Amino acid sequence: MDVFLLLLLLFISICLRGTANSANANDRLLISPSKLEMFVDELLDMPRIPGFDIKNGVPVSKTLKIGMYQKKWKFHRDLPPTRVFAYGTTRSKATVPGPTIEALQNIETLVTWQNHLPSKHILPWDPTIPTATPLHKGVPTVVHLHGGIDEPQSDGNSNSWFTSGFKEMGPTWTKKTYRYHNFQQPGNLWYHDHAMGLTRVNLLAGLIGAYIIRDRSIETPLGLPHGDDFDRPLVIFDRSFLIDGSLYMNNTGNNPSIHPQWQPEYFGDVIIVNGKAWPRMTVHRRKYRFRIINASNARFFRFFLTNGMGFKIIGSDSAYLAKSILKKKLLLAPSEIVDVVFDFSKSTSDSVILANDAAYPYPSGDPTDEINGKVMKFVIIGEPEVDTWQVPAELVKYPAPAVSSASTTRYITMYEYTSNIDEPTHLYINGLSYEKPATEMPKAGSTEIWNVINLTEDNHPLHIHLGLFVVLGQTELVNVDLFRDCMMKMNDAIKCHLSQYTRGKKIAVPTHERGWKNVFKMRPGCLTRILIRFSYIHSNASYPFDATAEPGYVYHCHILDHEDNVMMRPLKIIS
Ligand SMILES: *[C@@H]1O[C@H](CO)[C@@H](O)[C@H](O)[C@H]1NC(C)=O
Ligand SMILES: *[C@@H]1O[C@H](CO)[C@@H](O)[C@H](O)[C@H]1NC(C)=O
Ligand SMILES: *[C@@H]1O[C@H](CO)[C@@H](O)[C@H](O)[C@H]1NC(C)=O
Ligand SMILES: CC(=O)N[C@H]1CO[C@H](CO)[C@@H](O)[C@@H]1O
Ligand SMILES: [Cu+2]
Repeated sequence: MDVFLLLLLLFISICLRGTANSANANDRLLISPSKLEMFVDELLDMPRIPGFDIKNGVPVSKTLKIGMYQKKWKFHRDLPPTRVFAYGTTRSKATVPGPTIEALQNIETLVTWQNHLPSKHILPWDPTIPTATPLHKGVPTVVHLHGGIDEPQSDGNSNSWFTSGFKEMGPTWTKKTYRYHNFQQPGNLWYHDHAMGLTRVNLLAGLIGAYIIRDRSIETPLGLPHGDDFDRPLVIFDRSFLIDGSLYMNNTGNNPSIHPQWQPEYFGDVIIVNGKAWPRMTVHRRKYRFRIINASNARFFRFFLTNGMGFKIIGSDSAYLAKSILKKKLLLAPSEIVDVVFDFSKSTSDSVILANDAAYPYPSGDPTDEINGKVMKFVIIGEPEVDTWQVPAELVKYPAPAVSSASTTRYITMYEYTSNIDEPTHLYINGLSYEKPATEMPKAGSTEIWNVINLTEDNHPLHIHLGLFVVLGQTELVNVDLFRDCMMKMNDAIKCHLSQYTRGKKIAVPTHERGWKNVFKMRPGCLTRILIRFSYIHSNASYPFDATAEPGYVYHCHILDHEDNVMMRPLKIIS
């Protein structure tokens, strides 16, 4: 009887395997996020590594060695350990996200990024999109410091990848040790992988970390909350898991006959903060500063606190705002950073949930639910404390140059191409693949106006390396279909008479996004005008490095699945 049952089970399982494809087999093993109780793991503070040494009481430059390791990481109390790729000074110290590097303004940090990854990736990898392809085995990686104003050789060009032990390098690889000048304004950056065609999977696997540049002369007088307990980076991303704990990524493309694996947007159903699913943090009734980094592939977050408490925004992307802004809701795109202060002495409740109600894909997709609508919980203890910290109304002002000082006006158009089943196959900027020679060649030290036209249905967070920009305005286009038809044929905004289509509604730029940015959400069907500065914002000094050197820079959509296929273009600085 038992033997018969066993044979029957074996027979059934063979039949099932024969009919189901591997994606479906995976789907059956997906863990339901409702199985993971929320707010049971404590929020982690990732290891902090100073990016400087102290010699005779004076800070001096430092060289760090940071490796990329495959290891197991526990994302939740009830989830088996997950195989990840993690940054760390050693394998045992490696974390997801990686260590927080704390640099000082004007003191260089050098980092030798070392790849110790195995020969095979832990996630599916689609060779039909433009992808780093080593001849031998290995996982190509290269690190980009997002928000960094650094030499091209240290910018993490997608083709400057390298595999384990520098066994193999990409065509634009130049050096092992990256130099971060830290000459720029104080603020929040993050480092992450940027390898050609692999950015989305390398980040999904865990190659992400925070990087802070501090400038005591400017920041101490502000009197903001400080110290490791009260000034905390929160690196947020979404992931899906199988019941065995492994990371899940759908390995069937939306156009499998064209791209067997690539999908236009990755969404996970578990929200992870500092490496833990829906963590909790115990806080006192006083002020805390959170540097929130959205490191999701494609999920937008619109944050709010469930007890109705407001929060003060003090910085966005890599720079302080000129004035602090009190808000109750906040929309963050992938790769955007917001610097906020929560004052828990104002809370009338003993706990509060940081929640999210952004549709996904944003803005046209599904609403959030009970599960992906929650991010983390603050458990508030004790009596209100008097803290001496403050959030000044006036923060740090970096004036924007006059629009008339712009030397060049460019038109940057975002296109999406679809297959005969109307599924996206790839996305381009200005109708050009990444391999086509650079068309955007600003002069070092110059200011330019870019008119960014989004002809797709998605909101694309545009990220520009090296430059910082202010958003001048967003205008809805009228008769978009006519304009798109012309653009799809001519790919020329002037010949297609852009000005006839810009009579639509003006969309206000939210006050907290009027400062200097390195990412901005390009609304669908809109023209967004930005003023970019290819120089510092806090000083008129010229770059202390040759920005015109090879391999140059890039600009791209920061939805990683778009960037990989291939919503990215070279940005070549000239003298
Ligand atoms: C994986 O992608 C394929 C193709 O788009 C789709 O048919 C399938 O439902 C997806 N699976 C899951 C679990 O989302
Ligand atoms: C995070 O960034 C991703 C991609 O860059 C974006 O799609 C998502 O909406 C962002 N989420 C939040 C909470 O900012
Ligand atoms: C740069 O120079 C201009 C013109 O002299 C001046 O108005 C501006 O304040 C300077 N900017 C900085 C950041 O020093
Ligand atoms: C959601 C949305 O407004 N999408 C628009 C994006 O832009 C294209 C072309 O401009 C429009 O057709 C879409 O409606
Ligand atoms: Cu995009």
